[in-house]
Amino acid sequence: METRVTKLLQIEHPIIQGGMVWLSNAILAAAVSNAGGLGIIAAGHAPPSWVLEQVQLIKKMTNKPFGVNIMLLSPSVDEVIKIVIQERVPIVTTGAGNPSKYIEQLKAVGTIVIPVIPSCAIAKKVERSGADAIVAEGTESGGHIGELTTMALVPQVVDSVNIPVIAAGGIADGRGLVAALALGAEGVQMGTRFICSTECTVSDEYKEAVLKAKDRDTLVTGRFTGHPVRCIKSNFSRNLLKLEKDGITIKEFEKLGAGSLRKAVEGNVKEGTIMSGQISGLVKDIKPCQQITNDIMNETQTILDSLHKR
Ligand code: TUI
Repeated sequence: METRVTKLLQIEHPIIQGGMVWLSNAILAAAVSNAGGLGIIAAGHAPPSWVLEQVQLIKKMTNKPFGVNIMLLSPSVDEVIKIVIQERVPIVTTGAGNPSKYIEQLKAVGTIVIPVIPSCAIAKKVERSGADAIVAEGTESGGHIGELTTMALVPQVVDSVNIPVIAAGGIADGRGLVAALALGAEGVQMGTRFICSTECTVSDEYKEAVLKAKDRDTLVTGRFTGHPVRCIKSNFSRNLLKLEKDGITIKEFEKLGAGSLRKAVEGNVKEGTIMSGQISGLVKDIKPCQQITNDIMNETQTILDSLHKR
């Protein structure tokens, strides 16, 4: 399938792996890129030295394009930007903020810049600042989220900008990809589906929690902080939500949340935050990234054929 996104990124399938903090390393990203999608290393809150190591590693694992996601709430953003420029990382996505002030320096070395955005206003801002494409991410996503659903957000963003739009949030199979294309998107970004891949190095306990989750098994904590996060319901996340309702301060909340994603990633799901999207309930198996992308492209073809026949 060819779209402006596959042409821009020089990839075979219009499937991008979301940059998931502490989950998306060179091993996962290389597997997705080698499967014909776009693999992304998440810089997250990691030290810049880790980012450099992962970028050097992925260059040994694939000849295909790959990306680095820069989480703009991290205190190391400036150092990470220096590393991606120095290493000539082909594609950068950003999350949790407006990356406008970094776009010019990234584009000056030929890096393709794709901000992840939750609204039309920010989409227009980053287009004006020179973004090459955008990921419009709905509130169905795991992790840090915006307010609008993918269904409402994507067509409005498509009508607000001229650059290609990639849909994210609530997509894990061929039906989701076809729906995204129908809304005017030219690719999809998926996080949750790739958590349950053979190559994702997250703990088995984390993968198990995603596999076990049903449709209503996520909740959103931290709305009152301005940085809402979707994760799987657990005693830990329910307790956080209760403390919020009881009037905990932002400082106290952030202290409890700090490091909790990493705990879950390392296997302590009881005391950790298991970030995952609403589509967790659709993910029922762990399979190699190559199979994930092949299955999605086959499902997509079957659906498109059946729609043509109607
Ligand atoms: O960034 C994400 N997902 C994430 S980041 C993350 S790490 C984290 N941990 C604790 C608290 C907060 C973050 C886990 N998951 N997705 C992309 C995304 N970007 N979602 C929402 C946004 C966003 C929000 C506001 C993008 C731009 C924006 O702009 C505000 C402005 O005008 O500056």
